[in-house]
Amino acid sequence: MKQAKLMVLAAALTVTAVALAADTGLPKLAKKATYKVGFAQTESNNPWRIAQTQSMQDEAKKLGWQLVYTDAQGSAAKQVADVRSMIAQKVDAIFLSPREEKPLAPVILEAKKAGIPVFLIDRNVDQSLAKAGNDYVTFIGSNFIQEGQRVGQWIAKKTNGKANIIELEGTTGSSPANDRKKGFDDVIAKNPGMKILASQTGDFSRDKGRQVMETLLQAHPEVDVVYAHNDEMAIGAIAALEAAGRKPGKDVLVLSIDGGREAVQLVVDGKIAYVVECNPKFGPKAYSTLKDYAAGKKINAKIINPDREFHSANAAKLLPSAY
Ligand code: GYE
Repeated sequence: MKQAKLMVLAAALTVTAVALAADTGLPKLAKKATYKVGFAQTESNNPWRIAQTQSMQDEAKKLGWQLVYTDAQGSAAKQVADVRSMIAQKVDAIFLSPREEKPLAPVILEAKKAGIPVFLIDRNVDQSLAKAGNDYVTFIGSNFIQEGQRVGQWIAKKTNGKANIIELEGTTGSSPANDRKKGFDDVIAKNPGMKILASQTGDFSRDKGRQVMETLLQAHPEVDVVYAHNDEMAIGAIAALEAAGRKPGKDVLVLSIDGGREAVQLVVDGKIAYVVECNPKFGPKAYSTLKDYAAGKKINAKIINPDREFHSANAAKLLPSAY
């Protein structure tokens, strides 16, 4: 009798231990021949996003996996709903490019609770709301702070630390916009001759970049450097500069991040001075990380992509390898 009671007690303890593990640890993923995975894209209004989606789709096809694809069309609220629908469809895992750092954090916790592992690709979330390695498996992407620092250091070197800068920021509240600004500000703080005349969002979009540049150019005609958080806004800024009779590459240095084919061609043409790469081809790395995770391998909470750079001395040679 006593022994039976002990066994019941032991069984109860085991159940509690399992429940606790499920509460605090990451969801497990079974090793399977094929997976049904979700990819929640943030928007599709630029070549970077299109290349990223293509890479996720191509690689899924190659592996014979089923891909549930959604496009939030620039709305964080829609992206939250998209992830919820993936949870309802019981996908094996979710790949998410969170549009903004805060609004997408809670739905990551919902997926965790539903036992679905989440992998963040290209953008990160606020670590005080959802933590890499604890609430989601990992963040795979670039070191955005370093990207901003590299642009700042290049300007410091080329201008001997004297510059009148207009900064075009990416989507407000997104991790690349926050960190590309932070990294750039680190360099500004060390170079008192480098002045940011104005810093405003162009939402990572070509057309908004052009419009914002048009307005800022009127208020700050003394500008001699434009730092755009992505290629698209740099290309928009070039259009605004040229429409105002300015000569990008000659009287204004334009710098950007991404390294798409069109921007690298503009480096070759001398209109963009310097680009730090941020490569959108995530497919192979994203899915091989999932396979490693399912195999029980230890996954780092951050997996950082190496970024190349493009300038007048190497752009022509590297152009064919730009996305
Ligand atoms: O730089 C931009 C895109 O999240 C790193 O988002 C990405 C950024 C990229 O729309 O062009």
